[in-house]
Amino acid sequence: ATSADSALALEFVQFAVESGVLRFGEFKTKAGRISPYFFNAGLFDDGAKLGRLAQFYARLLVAEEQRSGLQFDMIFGPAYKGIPLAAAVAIELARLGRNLPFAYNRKEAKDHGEGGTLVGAPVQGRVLIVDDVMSAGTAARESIAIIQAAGATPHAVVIALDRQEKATENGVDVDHSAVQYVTRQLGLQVCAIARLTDLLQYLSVQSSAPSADEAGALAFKTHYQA
Ligand code: OMP
Repeated sequence: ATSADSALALEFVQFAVESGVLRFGEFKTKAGRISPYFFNAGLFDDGAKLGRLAQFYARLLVAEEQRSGLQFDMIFGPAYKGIPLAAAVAIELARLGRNLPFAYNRKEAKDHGEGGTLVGAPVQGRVLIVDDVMSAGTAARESIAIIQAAGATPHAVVIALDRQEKATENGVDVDHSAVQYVTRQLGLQVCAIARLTDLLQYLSVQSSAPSADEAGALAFKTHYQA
């Protein structure tokens, strides 16, 4: 991912730890990998936390516009977790004077009422995907396929956390990172509020991790010190 402002990243990691969203321990990821930490964005679970989360995304997007000229025509939130994230980011961008159309998908097609799997604004133009985490890049690939099927252009992905892991293709680990894969092979810009390296940086400046997580945080540092 393009390197976010590291002050913003550290502030965000602290917010995620304090909110109980970022936990240390032993977890299994969707790709079946064992991880010494997990980021559960579903635990940004009240209005204040969701609003603050959206401010981090929006600050990053505004900074990327300045830094790399990032531009997009609409916002897409992939079901399920991307839906409230994308909605909150759309509200925050509008508050900052950038009001853009917003859409999301259903996981199950609806055969009555409005029908279809897409809800919200017509999916067209350059689309920004708003999601929580990138690990192996599978979720990003799924969103890209949905946007292409609608005839629009997947243009960029913004995530809260880039886990800096290897991409998988057809369930097999390949020799480049998920972000490299999405950037180079699929041609989308990827922006992350924070990355794994920011978690390590946060823990190295932090004298004590949250006490409940102390052993897990230590195991996390040891894991990545190889
Ligand atoms: P990939 O599809 O492998 O990139 O994994 C991204 C998805 O994994 C996210 O959208 C989450 O559903 C989930 N996830 C987390 O939410 N937090 C993590 O720390 C790790 C994962 C994961 O399973 O890899």
